[in-house]
Formats: sequence, structure tokens, C-alpha cells
Amino acid sequence: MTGRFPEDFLFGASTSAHQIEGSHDVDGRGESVWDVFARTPGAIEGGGDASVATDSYRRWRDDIDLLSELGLGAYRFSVGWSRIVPDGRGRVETRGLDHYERVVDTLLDRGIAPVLTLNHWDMPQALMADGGWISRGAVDAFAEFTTAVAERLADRVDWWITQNEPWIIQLLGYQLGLHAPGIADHRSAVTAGHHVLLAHGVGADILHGYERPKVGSALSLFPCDPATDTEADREAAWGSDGYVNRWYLEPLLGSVYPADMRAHWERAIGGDLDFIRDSDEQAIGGRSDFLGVNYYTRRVMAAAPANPFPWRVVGPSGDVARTDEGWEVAPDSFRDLLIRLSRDYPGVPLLITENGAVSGESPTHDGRVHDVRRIAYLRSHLNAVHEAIAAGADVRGYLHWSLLDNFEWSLGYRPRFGLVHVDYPTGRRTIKDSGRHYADIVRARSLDVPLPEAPSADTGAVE
Ligand code: IFM
Repeated sequence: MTGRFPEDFLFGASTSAHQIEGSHDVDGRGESVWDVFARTPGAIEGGGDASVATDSYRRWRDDIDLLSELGLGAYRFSVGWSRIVPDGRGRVETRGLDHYERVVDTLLDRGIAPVLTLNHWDMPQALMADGGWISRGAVDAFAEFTTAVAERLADRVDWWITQNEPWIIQLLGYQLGLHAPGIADHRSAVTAGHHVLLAHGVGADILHGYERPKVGSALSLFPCDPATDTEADREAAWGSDGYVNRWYLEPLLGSVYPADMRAHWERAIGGDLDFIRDSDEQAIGGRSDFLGVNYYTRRVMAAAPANPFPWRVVGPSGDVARTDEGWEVAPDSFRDLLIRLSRDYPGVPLLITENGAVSGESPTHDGRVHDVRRIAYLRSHLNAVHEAIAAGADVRGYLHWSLLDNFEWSLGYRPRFGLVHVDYPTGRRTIKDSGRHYADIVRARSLDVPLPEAPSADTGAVE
């Protein structure tokens, strides 16, 4: 690629509260659903939890120093819900708000735009007494949380993300039981997902009561391609697109839930979606000032007997590049997704709120982390963004997942997503070669920068 990214294009990195903060019993924080879930035997690979993680509740200044060292212009982080409303409803914990106010003010002093996520999955455990997101009451609880954070920070934060990845909350948390709160039931899942979207609408209305906030949700979007050109596989890919992408895109940015997927869900749960009340779709839509795009890979789909949906993931054929987690590296699908979104939802700017790869390198004895595959992933995906912009997509920024290696939910600490390596026993941070290369790209606002020097043969580094 040649050519520069637009002058006002935001380059940054992302994290979330539960994945980095630790300090669970500090400053009046309440218990979150993930604290409880992590105690379920076998729930977390390696048996760990996030009670220390990267220790960022205490080391937040170090993390902001890293952002400055990398020259990044934006930082996406989340506000721990159970730090602000420890009991789920009612009492607001001002010490939690004080913490995030310090973070925001320090970012602003350094010229780094805060991108603030409200719900990045760490709902207060107290709300599970009513079923968590299965209960419509969760929407009111989310409104209280939003109000508390907005009263403190809406006068200085421009970018707000109400919900992170509604599909993943619904799928892993309530359909498969692989994430907190560990429920495995289709009706519960589709109900929970609806309430997450409804809470976006309510949260957006609260935030729009202030002058600054631009409000969006961050969706995990997976382009769905047919495994073969048969009509059956093409239908399977379209069905899967409804399940993963359109079910969220359409009510948020279009008008109503897509009819084809509504029929699939009704068949799956054997009844009406009666929890979607008459005016709900109006309360979700028309309130997004931008769309947050979380993109990692694509899905390759084939037709299957309905169980409960008539499609299955078969993955790409042949020898394709994959991350350490086995996810196909598919930058062209990223470019096409961005172009599709701008075409289907004109007037809705896109912010890449997550994109990144698992690659497990640690410091070698030259003191560096030679994560050449993350560099290749980063470059190919930034190139895809650049191509999408050239083709007319309205992309305003790119926030890499993640600033730091961190607690990867039920996979524990094994997958490393960071631009910065974290030595968990000591908390020591080491900027990886990918972080340094990203900094060069950001400084030049272009991919036309030299690659990092390869490790010398005598370092013993293995790649
Ligand atoms: O770590 C997660 C993040 O919390 C949500 N999006 C996907 C990331 C990588 O799996």
C-alpha cells in the first residue's frame, strides 16, 4: 500500500476492565458475574481468575505511559459496572467514579481520546437474582449505571460504547454457557440478547442528553462465506449472516429484526419472540452515531440439518494462514465487510473498536518480543482498512485489540493478544516488536515504514 491515512484518523488500542484491572476488593467494588463464574470448576482454562490480571487498576499510569510511548491517539477501555453500582441497583460508589475520572483526565492531558465502553460483560452479580440480561429489569439497571457514569464524564468524553458484542454475550453467556453467567438455553439467549440491545437504546438516550457524546455499540462481525457455490451452502451462509450479523445490525442501524432470522429463532425456541414488545425496535434503532466494528476472522459455512439452525461452520479449505488460536487470517473479508457496512448503512461512520491476533511470543534474551506474525496481521488488516476507505467506506479510526496481553475470559491467560507483553507473575510490561512497528505506522500515518530488524541469529530467538 502507498498513501496516508486521513489526518484525523484515530489510531489507538483497546482493553476492558475485567480483563486488565484486578483489585477486585478495592474501592467498594461489588462482585461481578465473572468473579462468580471463574469459581466454577473447569470454567477457566488453567483454573485462573482475573483477580490480579495485569494489575491495571493500580498500574493505570504505567498503561497510559505505554500509550504515550507508542504515540497512540485513542484508548478504548471499559468502566467496571460493579465498581460503580456494586449492588446492581441503587447505591453509586464514588470511589470507582473517581478512578475513571483520573484515567480520563490523564488521557486528555496527554492528548489521547478516551473511548469509553459501558458494558464489557462484567454485570454486577446482584442482578442475577432476577436472571441477569434475561430480565427486562436489567435494562433499568443499565440505565442507572449509564446515568452515574455520564453525570461524571459526559462533559469530557466524546466516544461512548454502550454494549460490547451483544452476540457474544447472548451466545457464550446464555446459549452455550461458556461465559458468565454460564446459562445454556436458547430462549434465555435470544431474550438476553434483545435486552442488551434495548439497553443500548436506553443508554444512548441518556447519553444524548449531554452535548458531547457520540454513541455506538461494538458488534463482533463475522463475514459468512459459503463453503461451495451450491444454493444450499449459499443459503447457509446467508442464514449464518442473519444469526451473527444482521440480527444486531438491522435493529440498531436499519429498522427491525430481520424476518428470516426471526423465523429461525421462533423455530429454535418453539414459540413466539413475545419478549420483543411493540415499540422495542423503535427504542433500539436510530440512536447510533457510529458503529463499533470488532473484526477477527470470517466464517465459512455449509448447509446442515437444522439443529437448531440449518447451517454449520466448516472453515476454509486448503492451507490458510492462521493465528495461534487457529483463526483464519482473512484481511480481504475485513475490507469487504467495511465496504458492505458503509453501503448498507450510509451515514453511519465506522470505528474499528477491536482487531487483533493471538500470537504467543515472549521476550527472548535480547530483551525483545519478535512477534512477526502479529506484525503481518496488523499490516494486512490496516491495509484492508486503507483499501476500504479508498473504496468509499467511512472509517474514522482503528483501535487494536489489545494494548496488553490480558485475561482472555474462559481461555484464561494462554492466548496473548497484546502489543505489549505482560509477565504475569511480576506485571512487567515489554513493548513487542509489533507495538514498536505500530508506533512507526502511526507516526507516519502510513504503512510505508521499514519492518523491524529481524532477530540476529546469535540471539537464539525462535520464530
Ligand atoms: O478479548 C476479547 C474481547 O473482550 C472481546 N472481543 C474479542 C476479544 C478477543 O477474543
